[in-house]
Amino acid sequence: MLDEISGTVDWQGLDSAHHLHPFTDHKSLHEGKVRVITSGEGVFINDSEGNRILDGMAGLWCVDVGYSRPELVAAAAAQMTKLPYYNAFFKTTTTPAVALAQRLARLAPDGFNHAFFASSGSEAVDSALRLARVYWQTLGKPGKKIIISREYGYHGSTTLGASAGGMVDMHRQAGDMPNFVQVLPPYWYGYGSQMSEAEFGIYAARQLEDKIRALGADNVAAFIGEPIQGAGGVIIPPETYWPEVNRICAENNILLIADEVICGFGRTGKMFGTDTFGIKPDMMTTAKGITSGYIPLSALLVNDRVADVLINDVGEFYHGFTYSGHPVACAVALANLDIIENENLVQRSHDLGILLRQKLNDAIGDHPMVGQIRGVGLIGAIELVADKRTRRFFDNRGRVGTICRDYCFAGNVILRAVRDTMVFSPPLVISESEIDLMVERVTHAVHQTFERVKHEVTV
Ligand code: PXG
Repeated sequence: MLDEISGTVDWQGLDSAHHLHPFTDHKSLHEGKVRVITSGEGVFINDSEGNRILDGMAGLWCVDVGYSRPELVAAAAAQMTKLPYYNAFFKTTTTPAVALAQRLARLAPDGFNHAFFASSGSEAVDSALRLARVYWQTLGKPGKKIIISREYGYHGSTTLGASAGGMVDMHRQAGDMPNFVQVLPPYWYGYGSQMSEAEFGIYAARQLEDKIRALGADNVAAFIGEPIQGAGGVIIPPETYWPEVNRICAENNILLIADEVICGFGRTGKMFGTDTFGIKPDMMTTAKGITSGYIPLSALLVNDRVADVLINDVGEFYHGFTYSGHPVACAVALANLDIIENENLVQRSHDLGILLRQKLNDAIGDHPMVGQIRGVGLIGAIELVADKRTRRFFDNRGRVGTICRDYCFAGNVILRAVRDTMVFSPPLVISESEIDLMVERVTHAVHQTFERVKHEVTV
């Protein structure tokens, strides 16, 4: 039946009739027209109306090697032909899962030698949080249950992930478990204008220390944080922040979990965000870039401190998923990591990130509505503000960002709006001329947005 329907309008009608979308207000979706994405190559996606759109978000921060890489297709086809599925529950394993676990141990920081697989970032986070509590129970400290995270943090949509996240709307609806607490994010542009960046980094980290003191370290299991808070608006911590968090977690005997779901595999210009910021985690959650989004896979990386307890003392950890270590997903991940390493995409992310920010600065750095352009590697943000001098945000936050995002989309470039912060994370394979095109289209969208809201902007 589906073969008979070729027109966009038909797909849109069927989508409204039957498809429930993630994070979507369905009434407003149905009032407009959903875009039907049909194909992609390199940094571009194509829709059913013939538009070719530069994907400045790499899907959802994940398509690092670009769309339609035949190497990944071949890896999936070969593994599907040979062994499409087997599990690792009952004294069995599969060769792609073993090879990937070994490869991750090589890529991860020293002391990380073990990987547990799942299918999504949320499941990796859930696994880390459950394991943190089991770790302390096993060591005779069952009171250590509380998980501390940050406002504007995003750790997925499972109940534990939503509770750990710092998105108040998610808590309000269905993700507010006991024993989860949030502290101030290291968002210098938004919260720290009276301090230097370095001072603010220490100040934000010490909020964690104060919170631990108030709760009692004997009640706290772990702190979880993204090296850069992606979905929260590409919040890049000052350099002083993570070293201070390392100290605080170590002194208080609290596990440190780096949520690398966005930052992992080169996004920040080093292999992991942990490398970029000098974080000393006990566990790292990874997903997205591990397969460039071609197939669902996540990996929880566990350091020797935690792995030793799990392996030698816990006995059976009653935890795992049907698709843990899925051989096809692991085979795709291996082929994807081959591309990342062979094409030097990590260094490329570092170098082209600098170029992208330079070009954005040249184009719109002086614009009265552009408060700040920031980034590390190929992840970054543009703050749209009502008053650049005083860093005053627009009233009714999110409105101007949405206008700009819609102009971007209409102009065939995809950026995300988080409040009025425009965020970007293009595929790591983006070329210099594609960076020029991206900057040109974003610049046009910023000017169009300004025309709509300039009466609100102090120039
Ligand atoms: N941790 C982090 C840091 C993430 O960014 C997850 C966990 C959850 O991963 P899964 O695979 O369960 O979605 C994420 C996911 C957005 C957006 O709009 C961001 C994510 C997912 C969907 C949308 O910025 N990040």
